[in-house]
Amino acid sequence: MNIKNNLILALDVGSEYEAINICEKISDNIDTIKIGYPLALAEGLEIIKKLKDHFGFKVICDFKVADIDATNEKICEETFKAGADAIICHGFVGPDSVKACLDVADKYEKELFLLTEMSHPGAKMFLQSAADEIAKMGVEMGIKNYVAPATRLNRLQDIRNIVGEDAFIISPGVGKQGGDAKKTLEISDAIIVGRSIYESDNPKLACEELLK
Ligand code: O7M
Repeated sequence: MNIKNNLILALDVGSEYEAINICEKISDNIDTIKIGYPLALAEGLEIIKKLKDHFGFKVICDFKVADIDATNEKICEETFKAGADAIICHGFVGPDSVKACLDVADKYEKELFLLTEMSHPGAKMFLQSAADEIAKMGVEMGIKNYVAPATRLNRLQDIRNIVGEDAFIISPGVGKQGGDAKKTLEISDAIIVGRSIYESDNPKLACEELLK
């Protein structure tokens, strides 16, 4: 995926009004946004097409899909039918569940991102010990896009080593969670940033600060 400035906005706001307001301010700096449950539950999946039509954005749907294969297939169908360019699924559910997502993404000629290790402190308790295996599973399945944490650069590097230089990694955790944009981008292909941009008094300036 080609991402302007290697910067993805995590648009975790609670209304279309707020979403449009933020996007108007940052649309010169950003062409790819990630929407998740906060905005999709508040406004419905129609928000995907609205943002795409209004701003020409690429939209990654962060639904952290993590169910049995049959249910994952239905979740991905609805998401791509609504116009998403990519969807994010969890890897801990195993290859059958992930394959269901991959098959639907392939059918729509869209992208799947596999979430390996998460960025928050709690991820150390269960997910971290499985993350290398999750990444290896992704490689065996031919997955080319991954999510890995900006908050633990050693782990980001471990995951990069597993998935290889040709894989595409996007990383959340820069800003409010303590990750550093520049250091993350030495390993990762793009950063995902939410609150540091959308809670800022000047979202455009916040983007420019990050891009420095
Ligand atoms: O910059 P923030 O902390 O306000 O937002 C980070 C975004 O990335 C927010 O949308 C989180 O849900 C998401 N995220 C993480 O913070 N950590 C993860 O490990 C994974 C994600 C994510 O995007 O999952 C795909």
